[in-house]
Amino acid sequence: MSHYRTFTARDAVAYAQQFAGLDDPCALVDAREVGDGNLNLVFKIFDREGISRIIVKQALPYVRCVGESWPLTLDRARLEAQTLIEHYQHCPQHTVKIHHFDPQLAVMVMEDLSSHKIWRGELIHNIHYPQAAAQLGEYLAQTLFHTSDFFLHPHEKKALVARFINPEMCEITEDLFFNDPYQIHERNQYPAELEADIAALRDDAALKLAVAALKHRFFSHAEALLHGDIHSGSIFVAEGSLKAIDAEFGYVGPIGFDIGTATGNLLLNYCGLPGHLGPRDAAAAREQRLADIHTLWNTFSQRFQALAEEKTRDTALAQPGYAQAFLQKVWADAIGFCGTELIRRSVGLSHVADIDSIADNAMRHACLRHAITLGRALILLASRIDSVDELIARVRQYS
Ligand code: SR1
Ligand code: MG
Repeated sequence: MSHYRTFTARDAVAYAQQFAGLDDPCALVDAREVGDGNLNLVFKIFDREGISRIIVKQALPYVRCVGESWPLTLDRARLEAQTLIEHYQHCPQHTVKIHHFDPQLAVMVMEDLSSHKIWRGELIHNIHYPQAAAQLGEYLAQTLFHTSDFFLHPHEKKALVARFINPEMCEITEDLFFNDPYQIHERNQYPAELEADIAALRDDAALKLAVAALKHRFFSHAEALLHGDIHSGSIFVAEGSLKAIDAEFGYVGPIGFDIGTATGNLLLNYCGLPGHLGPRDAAAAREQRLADIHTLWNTFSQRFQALAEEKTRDTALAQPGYAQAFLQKVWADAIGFCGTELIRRSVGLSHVADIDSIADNAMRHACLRHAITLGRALILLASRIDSVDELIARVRQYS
């Protein structure tokens, strides 16, 4: 029998006192609920000096941004904690530390990252973190390589797949990325002025075929333990530091999905920049985003390949040239998934502040159109965009 109950701030303090592992637990006296995501409660726990010391996060039994009409599994808290713990083993420098979790209460106690800022907000304000793209590439290389068939024994890999079966969270992605934007659906949200652009997506058979192939890969390609939702709102940054959080969509899926989601969010920011900065600053900031995309892919692919050369255990997969050929397929997947992220964040349930916070309606609509047009082009051209330089050329072409 589950002893789940929704935490109050007082419950969160008591829980942190018991499970944060601090030397001075009685110093924790206060909590504030700060969750601004779509799904969960997040409490900052403060000491007597008003300093935030630890985070208590609890899953609600429904989708927070929609309400109780959309029930959602509490098992996502276990999946999030276990994904982050697994990723921490392979990349502690770029993964938030989980101190404790309780699957019955759907709660976890984790490192406080108040010294960091959410990357999305910093990108919107054009505050550049020169190491962030390389650090994200490193995080993706370490976590995805060490949970793939290149590194794990086949028995370990199959056990990993079983431990991270995540049907309800995957279903959200399956619906929001690959179905909703390409049909009339009550979850979709977009301005009426864009109706013709979005009707064109619904009428585009070639696009829907390419999206079907991407969805099929998301269903069936169990390549590595993904973060599953690695957008710029799931990443904390500080000078010289980057930490991934929020891994409740973790499951064993296609590596290109994580790369595509991360790249897609840099491109969503790229599309929104003219709405936040003057033309000259927007142009310079856009170049920085393209440079970040370059660094992200190059760091990820070079580090993954180096790890494969050094550590691949399987004799067949260790064949010289195989890792490189595999990464070429990951790249094509990433371009396609990146395109679906651009479209679903412009048409579907869950938008991004990079574009939605643009006050001027005409400008916001232009940025949404840009994201949709670019997303469509990337999905359709994915197999022909052979390199990151070619991607950047295409982005310029569609700007
Ligand atoms: C109903 S959840 C909507 C979105 O929020 C999360 O951050 C994921 O991106 C998901 O698709
Ligand atoms: Mg999230």
